[in-house]
Amino acid sequence: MTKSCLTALRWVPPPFQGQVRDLAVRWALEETGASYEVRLVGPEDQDTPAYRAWQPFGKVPAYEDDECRLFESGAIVLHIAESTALMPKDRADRAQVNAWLIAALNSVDPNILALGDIDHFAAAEPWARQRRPDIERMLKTRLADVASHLSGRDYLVNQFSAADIMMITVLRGLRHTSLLSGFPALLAYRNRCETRPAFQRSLAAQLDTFARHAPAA
Ligand SMILES: N[C@@H](CCC(=O)N[C@@H](CS)C(=O)NCC(=O)O)C(=O)O
Repeated sequence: MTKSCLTALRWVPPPFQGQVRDLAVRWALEETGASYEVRLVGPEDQDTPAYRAWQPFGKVPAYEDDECRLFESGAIVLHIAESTALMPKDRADRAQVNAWLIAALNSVDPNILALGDIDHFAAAEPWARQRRPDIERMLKTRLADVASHLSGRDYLVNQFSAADIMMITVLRGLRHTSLLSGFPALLAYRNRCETRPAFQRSLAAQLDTFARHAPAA
């Protein structure tokens, strides 16, 4: 693959720094050793017809390489992972990677996003105080299920894979809470994945962008 390109935001408020979804794409690229460039975008780009033709919802990340243009971090990570060590050679294992990557986005993330919406944007609203315990309860059930699957395993499938990149990226949405501390297997898993040099490089790059584009105080 020749040099690829992804989009990222110039700046987001501190609670969201280190969680923006370009992180997963940067991480996958860092793991594979591919060279890539990051195109920074802001509101002035996100609503243009050209950007919407690339990312229909006007979000980040969008991605392109010499084969295709893509949106949705999960789809991009799967595309980058193809024919690399991020995707097992065994067909049954590959199917498991797909399943766990989709589980991260479709079975775990919705409650994390709902909790984040309440905590970051509506914490004082009466409806939010009423709804939060239910969301937390449903989320804890999902976290327990993932922890149970990880029992005796280092990674979601037999080797570190695209699925772990997506699951860890999703779990980062809980950093403002102590929810993971109730699940030692998840804490150990997160630590195992987040100490990988490729993760550290991708996180540092995202945070560095935000530091360089911080609004003047
Ligand atoms: N499901 C999408 C989510 C994309 C998304 O919502 N990106 C957010 C950052 S995490 C964004 O671009 N926010 C900027 C905005 O809404 O203007 C993916 O995983 O790629």
